[in-house]
Amino acid sequence: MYTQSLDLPGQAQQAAPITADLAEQQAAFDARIAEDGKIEPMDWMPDAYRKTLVRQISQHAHSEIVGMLPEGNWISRAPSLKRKAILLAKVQDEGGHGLYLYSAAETLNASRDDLVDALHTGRAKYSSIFNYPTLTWADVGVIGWLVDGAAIMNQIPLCRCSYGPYARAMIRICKEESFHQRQGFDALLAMMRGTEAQREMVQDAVDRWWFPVLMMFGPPDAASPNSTQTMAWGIKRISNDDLRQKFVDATVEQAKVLGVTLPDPGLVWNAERRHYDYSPLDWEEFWRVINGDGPCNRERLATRVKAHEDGAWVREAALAHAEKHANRATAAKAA
Ligand code: BYC
Repeated sequence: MYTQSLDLPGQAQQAAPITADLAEQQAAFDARIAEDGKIEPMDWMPDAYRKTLVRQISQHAHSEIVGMLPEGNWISRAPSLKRKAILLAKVQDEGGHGLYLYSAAETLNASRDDLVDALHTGRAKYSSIFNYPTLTWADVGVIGWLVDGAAIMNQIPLCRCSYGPYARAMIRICKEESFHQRQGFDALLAMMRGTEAQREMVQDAVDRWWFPVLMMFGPPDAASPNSTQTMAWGIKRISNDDLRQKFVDATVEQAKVLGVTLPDPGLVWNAERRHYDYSPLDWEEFWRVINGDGPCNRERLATRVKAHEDGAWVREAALAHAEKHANRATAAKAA
């Protein structure tokens, strides 16, 4: 799947014919996009396309890695061996998604150290949703059902993204996300079939997560500075508002099966639009959270930075090991 991992940094520019001028390269790129083809790491691409991909893919990678924290907090408190094993596997999957995505960003000549540094110093964004607390076990189920559900809705169209390595990474990620969504729904269903206290716990979690989940899709289209260009480039295929609407329409039916109430009195079927209407979202809260002032931003970043610092010895040992092998190989060649 990761054939692009064989491409070395710096090769991308060499792939273009030396004689081709910029206009020809741009025309070839535009034609590929117009015919819905894929752009690969060795192909010429405009700087702005490369930059926007590095921004989106790296923020996506950061979201997967920071997204391990709210659920990771519950691994030691899972209510049964079965739920613990499922949660362990899920959190591990999220770590894997982060790694595929950092690798996809590296095919664009981005340096992983720089990307990680941008996260740790607060220069890079990660999904707003992971700045909310997980107060009870029901929150873990709701993250699976709603957060992973929203993630799948957003990520399925990314499987058709014009940049090959990102599109291919998304195919595998989406398969794993659908297991995540199902396990969340299943955990909530078990609680809804349990005691009154468990049902109240689920409803309370749904009440707290519903609006932040709708904000995961990003600002309204009219306030989304990146959408027009990323859609023209075939990176994003469906707009923020259209994806949000698809998610609302699908989730209302799932909530009925589960037996929970979605906490929005404005959530009503609009027969003319053939979609559910919903109340306006609190965009001030959204901007506050993505700019670093949500309920858990400081805690999440501090935990990530500490994990990175605590892992320094592993990176140093791996580098020393690689260097030792390289030296041995050089010595063997010279002998
Ligand atoms: N949170 O022009 P816009 C997961 C930023 S993890 C934070 O619409 P764009 C999981 C946006 O970056 C899945 N920031 O932007 C893991 C931009 O800022 P900059 C995460 C947000 O890029 C563990 C500004 O607002 N999914 O599933 O066209 C456990 C203006 O927005 C958010 C992805 O990352 C937000 N919610 O569209 C469980 C999907 N929304 O960069 C689950 C890939 C917007 O200009 N990303 N911003 O400073 C995307 O699809 C797009 O980047 C977005 C935003 C739809 C998120």
